[in-house]
Amino acid sequence: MLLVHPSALMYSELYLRLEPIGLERVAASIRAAGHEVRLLDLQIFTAADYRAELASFRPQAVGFSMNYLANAPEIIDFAKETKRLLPDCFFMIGGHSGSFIADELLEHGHGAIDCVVRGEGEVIAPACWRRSAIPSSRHSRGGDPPGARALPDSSRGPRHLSPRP
Ligand code: B12
Repeated sequence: MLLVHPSALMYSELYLRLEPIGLERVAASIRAAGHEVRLLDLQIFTAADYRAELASFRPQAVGFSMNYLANAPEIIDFAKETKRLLPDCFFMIGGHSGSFIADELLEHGHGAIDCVVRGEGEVIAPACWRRSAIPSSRHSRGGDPPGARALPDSSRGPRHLSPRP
């Protein structure tokens, strides 16, 4: 799984780069569940680096952190581009602001965003990863995989999850 912190808010790159603490905690929980995780911080790296990572790592799932509303347009654009480049890649968003505008994100994603995680991500993110490892035919028609009961019936379309399974 590739976890990504979006770019710095307008002009703040001049004086501020935040450690992506929430994303690091989510990464640790997925790693503890035995999966390979990479972290990319777009406060430092660029959109070209993101594309290069998609091409070389070819993640089964991508998770963006959205603590700040101002990052919404950028993340929606990345979701669409990711689905174009890797159609089977499971794309999810977490963080404060993502939690507040889950419905709007799914709507503006036009199908490119598979899931918005509301609230804390340490418990639910590994379940999402397991869900993303199921072949895409089961994404659209099958039931939820064993061990991922937190995930609602995927046949009901885009999903957003409660904080706790
Ligand atoms: C500490 C903090 C800061 C620190 C930054 C620390 C850091 N390293 O990020 C400082 C003081 C620098 C800061 C600055 C600002 N902040 Co601030 N900050 C916070 C605060 C209090 C805590 C954030 C935090 O570290 N939480 C702890 C970590 C562990 O949790 P987390 O990041 O939320 O991650 C968890 C979940 O969100 C989720 N999750 C997160 N990402 C992902 C990704 C995936 C894939 C998944 C599944 C889950 C997931 O799982 C994580 C683990 O449980 C929050 C409010 C709050 N109570 O949380 C405001 C908050 C995020 N800040 C806010 C604001 C407005 C700002 C400023 C714009 C203020 C200003 N006017 O300058 C600046 C902008 C900074 C910037 N980006 O350029 C707002 C954002 C509002 C919005 N809608 O956009 C918040 C929500 C406060 C508020 N209620 O107004 N901030």
